[in-house]
Amino acid sequence: MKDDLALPVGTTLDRFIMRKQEDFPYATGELSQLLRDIALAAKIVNREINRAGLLGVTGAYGQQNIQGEEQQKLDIIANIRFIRALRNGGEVCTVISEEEEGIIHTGNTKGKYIVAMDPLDGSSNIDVNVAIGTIFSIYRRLSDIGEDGTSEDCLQNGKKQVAAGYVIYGSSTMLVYTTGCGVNGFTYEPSLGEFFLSHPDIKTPKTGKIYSCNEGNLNSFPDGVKSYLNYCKENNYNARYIGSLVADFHRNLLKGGIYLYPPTVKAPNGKLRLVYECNALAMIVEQAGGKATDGSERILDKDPTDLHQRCPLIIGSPDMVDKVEEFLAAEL
Ligand code: AHM
Ligand code: MG
Repeated sequence: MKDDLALPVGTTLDRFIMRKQEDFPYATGELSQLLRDIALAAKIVNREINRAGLLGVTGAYGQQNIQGEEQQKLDIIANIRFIRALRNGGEVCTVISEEEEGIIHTGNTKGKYIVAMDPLDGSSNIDVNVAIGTIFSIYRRLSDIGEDGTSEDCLQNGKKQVAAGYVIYGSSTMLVYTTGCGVNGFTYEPSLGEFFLSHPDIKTPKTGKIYSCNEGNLNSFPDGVKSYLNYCKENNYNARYIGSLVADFHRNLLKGGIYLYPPTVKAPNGKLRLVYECNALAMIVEQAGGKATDGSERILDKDPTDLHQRCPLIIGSPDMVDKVEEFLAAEL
């Protein structure tokens, strides 16, 4: 039976997904199933992360991924676990992963969805027990059912996301996601093996006092960003930078703040990836009342041209993002 009241804190993720599906009488349940598959993979990855220190599986794997970065064993494990869950679930025809150069066909040619993901972001933090995360975007395929997904399916504009989310493996593990009707956060209770609604209808504060960026790169930031950081200092803002995107983003989303990864000399297009990092967080932040820009263009307006393309990211409380854009525009 349809329930018009907001679902209470403590509702299980499964029940929440089921109730939300009832709001759309013609929904087939495939997206709901896909979200459940992601939650299952998140539980498995959470278990692997918690056991990692004990099993001696942390540390570099001795291989580099296609961006030339050292892969960690857990990156590979998370990649395998998510792909396996999406393949077994049957709703996804094609996957894009930070860990793999090409598109990955699951063999589910009848699957209606494409998933883009960073299976384990911030993995350089694994060995030092700092929070890490999974980021995912879900798109509806454009190509006909019955074939593998195409590159056109995989390079859709961020506005076309039907859902996006992240999992933060921190002091507690949380799944935060949106299907375009607000943002909800669920906390994992490991002894029960369930995610429970803990943060209903998340709204980010309009402004905040936290700024997060790698100030070690300050000298090569654009002048507008340097001016903004001066403004933050003049106003006694708090500098908070974990160096783990999901953790920095999550804190700022709840408390109010801004995360910046601008272009630098070393990374002229920034470091983060549009298709499976920036777009997902941009959809979430907008759904929570925040903003995301590359400095001049809204992230969700950008047309991707490459699966692994990088993109500057300025994301967070709307007034703070506006302020950065003002400083950047003044330097033009
Ligand atoms: P990764 O996808 O290889 O883990 O890199 C992304 C990470 C983000 O989590 C984090 O915000 C950023 O890189 C930190 O970069 P830097 O060390 O240059 O500040
Ligand atoms: Mg990443």
